[in-house]
Amino acid sequence: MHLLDLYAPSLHGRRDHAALEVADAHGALQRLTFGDLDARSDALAAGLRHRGLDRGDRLAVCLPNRLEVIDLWLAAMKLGLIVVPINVLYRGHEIGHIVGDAGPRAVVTTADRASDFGSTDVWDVEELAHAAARPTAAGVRPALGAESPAALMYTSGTTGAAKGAVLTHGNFVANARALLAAWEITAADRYLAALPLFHVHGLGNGLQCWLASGCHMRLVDRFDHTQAQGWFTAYRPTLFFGVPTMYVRLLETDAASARAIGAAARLFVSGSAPLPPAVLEAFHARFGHVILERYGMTETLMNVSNPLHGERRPGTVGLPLPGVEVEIRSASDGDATAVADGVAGELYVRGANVCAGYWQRPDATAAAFRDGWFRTGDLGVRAPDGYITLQGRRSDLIISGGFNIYPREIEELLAALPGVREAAVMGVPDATRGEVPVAYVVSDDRRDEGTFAAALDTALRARIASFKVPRAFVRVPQLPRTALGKVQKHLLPPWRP
Ligand code: MLC
Ligand code: AMP
Repeated sequence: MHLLDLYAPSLHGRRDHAALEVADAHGALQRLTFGDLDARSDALAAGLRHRGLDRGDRLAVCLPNRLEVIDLWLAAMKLGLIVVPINVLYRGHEIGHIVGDAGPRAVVTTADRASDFGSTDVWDVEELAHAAARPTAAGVRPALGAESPAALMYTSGTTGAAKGAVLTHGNFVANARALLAAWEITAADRYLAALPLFHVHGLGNGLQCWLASGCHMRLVDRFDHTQAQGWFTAYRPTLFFGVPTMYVRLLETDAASARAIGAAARLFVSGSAPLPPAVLEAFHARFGHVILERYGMTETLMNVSNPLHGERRPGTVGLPLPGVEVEIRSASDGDATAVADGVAGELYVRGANVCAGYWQRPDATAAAFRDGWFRTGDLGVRAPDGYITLQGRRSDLIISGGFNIYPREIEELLAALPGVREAAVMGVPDATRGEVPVAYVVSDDRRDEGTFAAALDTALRARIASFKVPRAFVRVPQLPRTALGKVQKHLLPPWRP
């Protein structure tokens, strides 16, 4: 089965039903039916084919949430293209790596971003929007199967350089079906989509569950906590997916509005980073809902979820989703074997949700799989009744506001800057974002600490996404190391804001 089969009951079966509400460039709400979306993507597919795109070609998309991201996704699926979503916060360093690796035929973005893409063909989203609005008959569709790649999603896995996880039609189909079943998502739902569509939480869960269920969606360009209460109150969603930072922000909602929002809602889901039990409890007290926490990753889409009915146990991610097998194995690099309940280990995952591997990286792919199981790099423990608790990761990945940060990427950029001899980057706890990065720098620069830090900050902001830029740059005489030369980050002096 491929994605167009999954969407058919909505795109064809619910042609005349309201599907989507999204603001246009002037802020006016546009309302579209599933039939409108089907027709727009037929037209856009014809336009893309006219520009020479064919099955298997990669098409990069670097856009904030807007109608054209949906048009592009549907058109790409109709043509058998492989979408390469790029985080809009990424700058030259990150973008150069992704387009160099994925080799897209073109990137669709806004005119102001055109210069960020080097020699790659840049297509202005406004031009494509015109193509989508011009009615065109549906063209010939390539024969697709579950194994056909649908997207390359860049993620660093357990190492520093981002790799493209090859997510197939079958992966997205399996994930959407598992979530529809587990969370009982139906055409009667109203989904408020505030997650970015360039990562799997928004794209693999949000967009696919909407299209598969035929429910209604209100899409906003990005989660803005100053506007969130207004969206909830006006739209009255039954369903919301968010990262923990969004739930922390929602706690600012006044008590009466929170009760009204809670009364209209059916389900709040959190994932992408650990949800602190205190946030779950505060949200429950204010909105009257126990947030359902689940666990996934770019390479595997969703793996484990607390139940819709039954106990949503704070601090745990629940039980394997339908069709997903989870094994906890001893976290050694040698022959990892399954451990008993109650014993900590590394999570391995198997199922139709797991990606086909990494784009053009046979070695990285081989290293990520063990006898058909995907090695997640996440550490955890299973209780005798099956509930899984995550306990950190094998790598020193930092998750800030649900966005991933690999210390090594920043350490290497810092070490290349004038005045820096070496650097270590570490995550420190943050009440809103979960974690934020802080850099420890060994330097021979003579400037005062403030001036030097400002120079490093400016240099990094020009190269990488703002959420990766360290909150502070602490000068240290040297980095603590083991006898073998490995930096011992836990021995660095604690940083306090
Ligand atoms: C954040 N910013 C954005 C943005 N999100 N800019 C453009 N588009 C977006 N979507 C920028 C802001 O401009 C600002 O930049 C900084 O980030 C913080 O913004 P804020 O308004 O203070 O945001 P805050 O209330 O802290 O909330 C941030 C957030 C964001 C929660 C909205 O972190 C977010 O969208 N997170 C979702 C990430 C996500 O989808 N992760 C899923 C990965 S998949 P500046 O320059 O001022 O710093 C995965 C697998 C799984 O992990 O299991 O799901
Ligand atoms: P990404 O590479 O962006 O897909 O991030 C995936 C990682 O996010 C996983 O490997 C986990 O470490 C983390 N993650 C996702 N969901 C949760 C959760 N509910 N609790 C803790 N960590 C999570």
